[in-house]
Amino acid sequence: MVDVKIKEKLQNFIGGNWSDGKKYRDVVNPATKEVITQVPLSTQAEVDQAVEVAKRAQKEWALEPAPQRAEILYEVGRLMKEKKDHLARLLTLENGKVLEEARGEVQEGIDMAFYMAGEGRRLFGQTTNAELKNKFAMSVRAPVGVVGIITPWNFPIAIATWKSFPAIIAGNAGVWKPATETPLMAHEMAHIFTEAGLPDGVMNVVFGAGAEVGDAMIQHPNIQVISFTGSTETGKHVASECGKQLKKVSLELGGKNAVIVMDDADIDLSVEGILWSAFGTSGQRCTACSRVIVHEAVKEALEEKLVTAMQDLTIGNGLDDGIKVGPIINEAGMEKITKYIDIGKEEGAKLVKGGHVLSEGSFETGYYFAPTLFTDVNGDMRIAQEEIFGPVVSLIPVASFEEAIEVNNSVTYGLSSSIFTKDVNRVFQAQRDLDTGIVYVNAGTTGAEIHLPFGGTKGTGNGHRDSGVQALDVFTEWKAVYVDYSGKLQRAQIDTEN
Ligand code: UN1
Repeated sequence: MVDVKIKEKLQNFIGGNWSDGKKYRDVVNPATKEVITQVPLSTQAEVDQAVEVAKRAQKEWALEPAPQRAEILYEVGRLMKEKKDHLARLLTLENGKVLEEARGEVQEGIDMAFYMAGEGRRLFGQTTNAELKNKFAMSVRAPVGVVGIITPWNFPIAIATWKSFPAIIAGNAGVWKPATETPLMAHEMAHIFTEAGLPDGVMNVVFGAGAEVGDAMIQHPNIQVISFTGSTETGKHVASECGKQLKKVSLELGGKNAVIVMDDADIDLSVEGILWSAFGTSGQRCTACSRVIVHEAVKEALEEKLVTAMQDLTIGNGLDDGIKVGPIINEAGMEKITKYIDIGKEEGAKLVKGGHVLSEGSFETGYYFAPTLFTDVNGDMRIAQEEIFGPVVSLIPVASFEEAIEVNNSVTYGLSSSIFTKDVNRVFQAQRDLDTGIVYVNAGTTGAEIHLPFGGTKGTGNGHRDSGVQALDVFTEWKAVYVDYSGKLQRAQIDTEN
């Protein structure tokens, strides 16, 4: 049972005020299909309003010294820590992920708050030499202005903090559109922002559909940057619309991540890594392991141990004790996964475990899908190329290390990869040759830490990174400053010979 009180209808948070929506949509707990609250479906009007207040608030906020801005972020972090349990329970309720993982995700947000608050006393630029006498040169970070933040349902709090905290510390104001499936985290964060003393209007939450609110943000002339995490399809739309306006855009899209298991790998450890990264959050992570590229010498041993270990994956409501795999987000998610099971079978892959919806008994009331394993998969098959976003893993046998790297890199995505091996030479060759933004050695494909850049190559994004100090590049402009203290006109590149 859930012991948290949730408002029947959520409200937008604009300029520090809470306002009702005109239309609403149900928010459903995927573990039970119960309606837990209703989320406003806002329109262009609310976006305009939010941008207007953000624009005004940003001017003041940018003038506040960064260490003072940081004090507020420290307080945000402290409050999140204080409310960690409460936030985690709400997160499980709206997203379905098991409570332990929800706690981990909230912790990721707390870490980000303290890390970015620390940036308040850094935000380093460079000082360098000028080419002329009595001249000073430096680069500084300047806020971009009003930022648009669009976040997905699979990590409704962590990803939001990767984007909003660097934006805030750098002196921007923002409009945040969370996924309509998971609005509770944004609602809670808005309360935390107020409680921490963030000035009204610095961060605004406008709930609603991507096609309405998201598009209004993308098109708004007073939003200077869009930071988006979501599907590749939507990401392309966001990028092309921003491109038409020369608007800066940071994208974090899909993944088709692989664990490579070499012939010298610790098989038990590999199985643990695969299980955690393939079935955690029910495989609904951008970083989820959906391919296992296994050396043929250990294929049988790995498969056997993997199948056995999968028997112990207890599936159910993430709020219950002992549950390892929670539900799928909604009906559409279930349909997509089911479609890929059919595709895999048609392509000739061997379905050795799962592959079906769970609907009997206690599963009847939620969206549950059996953890699935395909073997005899060829790297070119659609199930080995396309993102499924569910608890489905494909075993792809290879004959060598070189082939493993080639198969890993054969997809259009490049987010995360992993290799299990004891050979130090292979470790370093792999970290050089794996074409992904994140590489793990002797661990699964998930578990990114917030002080490192998060993002990927190829179709995973457009070269920007979330989290890490690199996130500041999305939310700042570099300004080069030259101070000539010679008292005379000195022409660059020309008067250098004097
Ligand atoms: C995502 O899947 O979109 O490394 C984010 C991880 C988490 C974040 C995942 N820390 O899997």
